[in-house]
Amino acid sequence: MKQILITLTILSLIACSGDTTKADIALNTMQCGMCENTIEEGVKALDGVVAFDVDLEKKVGHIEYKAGMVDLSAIEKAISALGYSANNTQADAVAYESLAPCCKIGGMH
Ligand SMILES: [Cu+2]
Repeated sequence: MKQILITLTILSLIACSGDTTKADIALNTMQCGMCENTIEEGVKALDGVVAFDVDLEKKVGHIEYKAGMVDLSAIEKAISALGYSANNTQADAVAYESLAPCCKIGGMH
């Protein structure tokens, strides 16, 4: 009985691990390294996100996620809630207002 359970567990792990989707997310309002960290930490904390890399210079995030657990619009909403725009989703106004001055648009010169 125990062996069957272990086998089933291994099989389900294999089934899940192969099923990921990759996408790029435009992060046009990101200003500095602090923004990069905030967005990276916030997105990586979401269930279903396998990997997330932010390129500050190109203002883009490379994401790999499990489509069955989370979708792109939920990820965009999470980034918006952090105070940043994601693709065509605008930053949440209240979250944006509470960002550090250097993280607001035009904050870094
Ligand atoms: Cu910043």
